[in-house]
Amino acid sequence: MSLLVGIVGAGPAGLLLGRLLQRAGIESVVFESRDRGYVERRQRAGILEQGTVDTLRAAGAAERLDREGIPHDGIDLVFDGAAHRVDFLGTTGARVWIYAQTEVVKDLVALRLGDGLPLLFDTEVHAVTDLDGRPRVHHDGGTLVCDYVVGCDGFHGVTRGLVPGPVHERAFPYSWLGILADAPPVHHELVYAHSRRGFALASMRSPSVSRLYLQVPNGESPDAWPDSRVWTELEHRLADHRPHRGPITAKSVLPMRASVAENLRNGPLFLAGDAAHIVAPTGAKGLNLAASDVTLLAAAFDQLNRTGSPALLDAYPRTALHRVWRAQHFSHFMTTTLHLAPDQSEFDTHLQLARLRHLTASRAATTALAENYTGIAL
Ligand code: RFL
Ligand code: PHB
Repeated sequence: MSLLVGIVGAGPAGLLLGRLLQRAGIESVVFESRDRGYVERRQRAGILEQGTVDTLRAAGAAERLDREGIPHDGIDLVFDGAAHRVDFLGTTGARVWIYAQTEVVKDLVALRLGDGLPLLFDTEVHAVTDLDGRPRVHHDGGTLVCDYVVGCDGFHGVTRGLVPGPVHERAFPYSWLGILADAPPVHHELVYAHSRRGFALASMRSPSVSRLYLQVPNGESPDAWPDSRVWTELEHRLADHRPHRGPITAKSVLPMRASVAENLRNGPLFLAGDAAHIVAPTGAKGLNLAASDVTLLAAAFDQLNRTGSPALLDAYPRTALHRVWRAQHFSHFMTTTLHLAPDQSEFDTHLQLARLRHLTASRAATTALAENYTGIAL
């Protein structure tokens, strides 16, 4: 038995799935509506969990990650005007890596093209039909008949709408202003700050590039944030962690929302990654969930291909969704603990502060945070 899997979307989910299927001897074709440069430059996630790194290593896609990725053994939580460290390695033995999504994508694209496997840029998929038999992928260049199709086409893709069933959603009453700056990171680890002026996050892309976020009201325009205002506000919110100022090279506003499709399958069509669910970025989970979804799917296709058993494939929606809801809960916890809601009372703020003090004072609470942040094993 030899399978052909159509993969819609060349983000981290689609590219990693293609790589894992290749390692299992299963053919796939990846369709991507955008061009290569766009996909490789899209600024997004920065944190890889231990399990994501393990998967990339096992897939032979971690050579540069192992050289350039920056391991982090904890984070700083700023509240009450001071920084408090949360130790991941000491409590759980696990860590995370700073290695940007752009770099993961570049590595996987280079491997796939280097191996001469089909990765069709500038090729939009318009529909997937025949979901009661052999599915047909209708794309800019024609039609491909496959055995299975995996929708890895993100939150704005076409496949989400082809899987009927409820979608559970939450919109948060604030957004993030994200900037990229040619400036050394604020601190050697990430800093998540709760303040009376709102949330701030100091991350990084390299020893000379900072990635910084500020909570802003929904509907805010980046034009309301000239560079000097961004730096001054970061200085207020990050307390002792004074940012190094440098040229700001990108600035955008991102809505904060969460969504989970209750159903991840329609016959031979499966959903994975942001096509299936999105999480608020405060927990750094989106890219890691995309990786764990496709790790499960690749193992399921491998089982089917080798033994003819669809057991893992049939189990995929349930197995994946348990992990998704764990991450969803953690992201919600981080988000609501650290942001100030527009209608928040003084009572609410004191509850947040009590939660933050407990998170850093109790080893049990620190361990729970560390377990969730570094990722619960598949
Ligand atoms: P993607 O990356 O959106 O890729 C989907 C791809 O599908 C293409 N596409 C189509 N192709 C063909 N035909 C069609 N009809 C198509 N429609 C769409 C798109 O062009 C695109 O290339 O989804 P994927 O692969 O599921 O990956 C998900 C991640 O990108 C996402 O979850 C993370 O970026 C979320 N996220 C973070 N995740 C983390 O794990 N750690 C983090 O630190 C983190 N930080 C973040 C984030 C997301 C952010 N934003 C912008 C929402 C920080 C931010 C600011
Ligand atoms: C990032 O580096 O872009 C980043 C890191 C941690 C988050 C969200 C985004 O929680």
